[in-house]
Amino acid sequence: GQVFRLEDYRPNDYLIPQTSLTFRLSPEATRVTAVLTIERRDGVAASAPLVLDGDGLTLLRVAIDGRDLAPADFLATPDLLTIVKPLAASRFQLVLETELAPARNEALMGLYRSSNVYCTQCEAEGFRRITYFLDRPDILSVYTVRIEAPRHEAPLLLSNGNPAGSGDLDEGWHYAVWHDPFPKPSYLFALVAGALGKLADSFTTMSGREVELGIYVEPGKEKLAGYAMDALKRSMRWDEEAFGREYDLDVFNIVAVSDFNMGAMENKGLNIFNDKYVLADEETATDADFANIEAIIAHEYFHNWTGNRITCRDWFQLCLKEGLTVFRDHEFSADQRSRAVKRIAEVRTLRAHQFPEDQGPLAHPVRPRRYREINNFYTATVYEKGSEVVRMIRTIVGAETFRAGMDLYFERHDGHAATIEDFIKVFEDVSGRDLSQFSLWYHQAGTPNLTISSTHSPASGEFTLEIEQSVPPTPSESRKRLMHIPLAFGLVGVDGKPVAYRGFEGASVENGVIHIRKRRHMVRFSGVAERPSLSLNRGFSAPVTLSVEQKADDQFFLAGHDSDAFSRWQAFNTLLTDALIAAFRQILGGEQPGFAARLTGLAGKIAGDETLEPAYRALALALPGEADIARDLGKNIDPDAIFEGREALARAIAGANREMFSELYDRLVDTDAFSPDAASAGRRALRNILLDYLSLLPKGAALAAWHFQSATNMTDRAAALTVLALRHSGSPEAVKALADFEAKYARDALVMDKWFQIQASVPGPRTVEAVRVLTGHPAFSMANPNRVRSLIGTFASANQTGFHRADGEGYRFFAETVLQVEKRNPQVAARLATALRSWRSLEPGRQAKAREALLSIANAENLSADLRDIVERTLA
Ligand code: B3K
Ligand code: ZN
Repeated sequence: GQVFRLEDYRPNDYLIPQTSLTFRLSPEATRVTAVLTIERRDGVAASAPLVLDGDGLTLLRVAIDGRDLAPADFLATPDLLTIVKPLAASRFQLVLETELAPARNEALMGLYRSSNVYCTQCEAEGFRRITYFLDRPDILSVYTVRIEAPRHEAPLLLSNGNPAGSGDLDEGWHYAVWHDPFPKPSYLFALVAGALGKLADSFTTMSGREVELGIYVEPGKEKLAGYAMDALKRSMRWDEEAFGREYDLDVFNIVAVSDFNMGAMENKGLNIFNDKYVLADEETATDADFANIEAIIAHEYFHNWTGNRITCRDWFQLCLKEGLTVFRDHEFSADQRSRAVKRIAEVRTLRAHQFPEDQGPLAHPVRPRRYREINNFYTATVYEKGSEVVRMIRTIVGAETFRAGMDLYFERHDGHAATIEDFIKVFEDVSGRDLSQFSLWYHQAGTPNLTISSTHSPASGEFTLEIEQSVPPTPSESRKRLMHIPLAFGLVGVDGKPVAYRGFEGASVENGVIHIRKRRHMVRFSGVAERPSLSLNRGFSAPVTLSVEQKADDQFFLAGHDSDAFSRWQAFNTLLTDALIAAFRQILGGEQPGFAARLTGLAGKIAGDETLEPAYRALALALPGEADIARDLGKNIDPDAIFEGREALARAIAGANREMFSELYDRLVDTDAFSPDAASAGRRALRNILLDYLSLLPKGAALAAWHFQSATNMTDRAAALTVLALRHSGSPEAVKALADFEAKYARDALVMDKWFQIQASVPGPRTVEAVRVLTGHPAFSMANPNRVRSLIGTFASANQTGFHRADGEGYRFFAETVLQVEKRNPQVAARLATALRSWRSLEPGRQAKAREALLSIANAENLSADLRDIVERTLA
């Protein structure tokens, strides 16, 4: 396939200031008439051909300024339209008529049907599946859209912007016109038509304008959109308060559809959502679902300014909108919930998804320099690491200057397509700092490592840190440059209070942050009488790994006393990780793993510490995942030994704290009416993780079965079912609970996704067969992305022992299934295929089998560009 390179960017010769579209909707033959006002840019020769992008299009008519073009005047293929006729006028009107079959569009890009609803997905390059266009984000156009459809089939007709007319047509048809006054790139175009229920509300903006809000869902499910609506109004208020950003249209609509390639899409004034991130009540959604809905509603809404009003010049700049908008939604959730808990959850996600990406064959800079398929770059690196980079900018310039920089960004670039350089420049301008070394975070892939050691001299009162940075090589970047790493730290005294120091030398230290810029720094603090405990990377100020020689005593001390909540969690998590790695080695050496009583005892202390929030305690008690341990080990992974060690630690913690856990579990029973708020969710999380431990003790299955039966909400019910299925697989209790759940929710697809997901997570060699059988279940469908992700995605990405079965059967099933999905939906298949990205860190036997599976995909016939790109980079 073709490789696109950042350095090849140049503006197009033509612009499209206005776009007018008419859709005559029909499942098999939708007619699209596009009337494009085309303008040649100043200084471009009249002989420059106009070349428009298409993708699988059928062209019916092409005309310029009212005259049909002769066959010799243009060249049309399904994927390209070139107007060869010399164009004397520098501004003219191009009319294009195309015909589409939305009902047969299973790739879910462009215009398609989902449960009889017409909807669109255009980012990144789906608009070219609707009409020929300059389908690139730097072409900003003002859209007017007319939709025509039979009224009984599609009473609701929506597009971007504000409503601008509607009425009846012949033979039971009707139409609606929408006008969006804000120039936008084609990827933000959207259309929805069908029979949907509406939840209506309104919002008064900070300047007193009234905005009509609508959330459209499958008829009868309007009540399930209540939480999403609440989250939307809170997001709108928050963006005014935190960033001074006001909404700009008269209406804001959200539509939930059940077939969607990702989470949601920020189309101007008409967000389209995967229904999983809209529909919720206590009976069907877990606390995690509620939190995701809140975050994604906010994320898409925040794109209105970071993405839509200021968009990207080209797709290499994707992180300009995504990293920044993730940062904004993280801050929103932190303000709505608990900042410390939110930060820990973010870091866990970053480490689980972005670190392995950055440390494997698919590593790429936050701003990539080349791509073959842009859809494969909607990655944890662009999103999550992109957000961390914005966070570091705020750490470096300070919160107030950061806000001033954002204000300048909006002022300078509103209405334009911008670059990462533009973004960095505003912060240089408001702060007077040079961010050129810092900008490497955008340009250089790989997770930097800091090796740190410390010495203290009681005689001189000097405390010295030796810090060394390194960035490991990544594909096509073998030599790395030195980065600017803002490392927040604290010197913690024996009383838990910060240790005062008189001065420092060897690096710039500002507000508790060491600015690491060179390969090596010796930072010497003077006036430090007693040896402090060293708290590093507080708040996770930089997305790096640390190699620190630290005494276990210090870690234990910090786990109990660090005033920075994140670092306190980190200290305990590091102790757990170290114990799990030691256990892994013991198991491989044929020994029984053993665990220190002070470690299992500390788990009990944290669980019972009433000064800590329950949600925080729940997070602390969640052992590092099998994949986390694998990542920290780095090579020669045997997932079975990791699993065994982790089980042993869980049992040791449960055994050492049985009475305390059991009492606390009883005390946490919630008798109040359900509320999805963070504090209530935190109590449920703590109680449910205690159940997980208690289920490992005698009568554990009976306890979990009781928890399942007596649950009054989905959070508790799903938690109990997970414990039964994973810890007591095959027990009568597990079998019964799975059957009860299935019978109760058979008709609720989103709840059945949890049922698929739980069964796909069952550890051990038999799950691959179970998953294969479940692909034949009536509620399963290879055509629906949510179903595929729940069953196949969970199995491949979240079931270490099942997927990595030693005989390779998990990989074979996976390769087969990826190819099956690919026939319909290349994008979902490509995403699924990334599950094998860390194959080189497996032990040699599994490595060979994983490679065979990857090769069997690579050698398949007619491979899509999406899947080929992932598989070839993974094997390279
Ligand atoms: N911008 C969309 C993602 C589009 C993915 C295209 N393959 C959702 C989001 O990040 O808000
Ligand atoms: Zn986004």
